[in-house]
Amino acid sequence: MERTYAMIKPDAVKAGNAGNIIARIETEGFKIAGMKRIRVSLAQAQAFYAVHKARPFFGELTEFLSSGPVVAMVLEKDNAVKAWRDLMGATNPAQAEANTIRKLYAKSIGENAAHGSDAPETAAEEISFFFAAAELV
Ligand code: DAT
Ligand code: MG
Repeated sequence: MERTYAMIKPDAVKAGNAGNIIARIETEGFKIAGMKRIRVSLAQAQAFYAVHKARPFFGELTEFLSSGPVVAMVLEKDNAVKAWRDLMGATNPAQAEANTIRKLYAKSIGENAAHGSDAPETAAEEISFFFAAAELV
């Protein structure tokens, strides 16, 4: 079983779509190994998205992630990293396939409802950024 880090971003939490997204995660056969509703600080958002710090959208990205509560999750499934990215759909919801999380719930490329790790190595880093081992059951 592979693990990935998933996060319901502030836009989707604020819009009341967290429950729908969590239900979909379960319907699609992921096991939720860890989950918590938290507020990410600006400093945490800057550290989490450090790979993007040279991008022109870094300021708006980190301010958005810290703008309201998120739901942080660790998901387990065979090929969980790819399976969750496939379920989320493309970064830009305008390009996301029908019935993906981002097509259903995202407003724009910046406020795009969900995050998913892009590789098993980054998944391990992102999981330990937000969760202690004892929180994963
Ligand atoms: P993903 O979240 O699909 O892994 P990414 O890692 O390339 O996408 O970018 C991280 C986040 O940054 C993305 O979810 C939304 C934001 N972002 C990416 N490209 C952007 C752009 N061109 N304009 C504004 N925000 C952008
Ligand atoms: Mg990414």
